[in-house]
Amino acid sequence: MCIGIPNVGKSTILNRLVHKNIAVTGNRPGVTKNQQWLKAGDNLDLLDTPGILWPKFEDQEVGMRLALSGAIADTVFNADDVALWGLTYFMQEYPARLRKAYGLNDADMTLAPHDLMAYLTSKLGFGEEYDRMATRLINDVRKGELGRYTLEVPTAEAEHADTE
Ligand SMILES: Nc1nc2c(ncn2[C@@H]2O[C@H](COP(=O)(O)OP(=O)(O)O)[C@@H](O)[C@H]2O)c(=O)[nH]1
Ligand SMILES: [Mg+2]
Repeated sequence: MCIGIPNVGKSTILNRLVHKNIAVTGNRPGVTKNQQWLKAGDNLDLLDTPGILWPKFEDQEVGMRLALSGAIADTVFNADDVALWGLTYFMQEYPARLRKAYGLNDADMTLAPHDLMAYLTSKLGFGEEYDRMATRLINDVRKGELGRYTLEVPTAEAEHADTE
């Protein structure tokens, strides 16, 4: 059985395993609506499942990570908030990627995140339409325009717990 959060490639990998395009795939959450069996030879059946999420996020950051990476439908989060969260995260963790992708200099990188967002909005030709810049940034992150990224690393305690 293939289980995981939405839009991470569950259906894609099962199709590869059965060498057929049986499971429907797509670059958004909620493509697989029902459980579906795929036959992989005489002795193995694989079950594709719709993505699952925690019923409730205690930590708002969890929701931000899931939204930015495309696991939550775009209709249920505020793109401005997610983009600003993402910009802040990339400024901290991957500043060189941001500089390269958007042609930013040392001074630009010292701006507060919301000022940098406003600057990018006009720099990329969106005038004062911040929502368009927000969507652009989210899509750039998802498409890999800012390189490969990790939004969450295991804590030392979690790593320890795994090896016990
Ligand atoms: N870059 C990349 N994209 C992938 C990979 N596997 C799946 N995808 C894409 O990710 C999107 C979601 O795939 P899908 O199989 O529908 O995910 P599911 O919702 O977990 O079943 C689709 O656009 C796939 O083409 C992968 O290994 N690398
Ligand atoms: Mg699927």
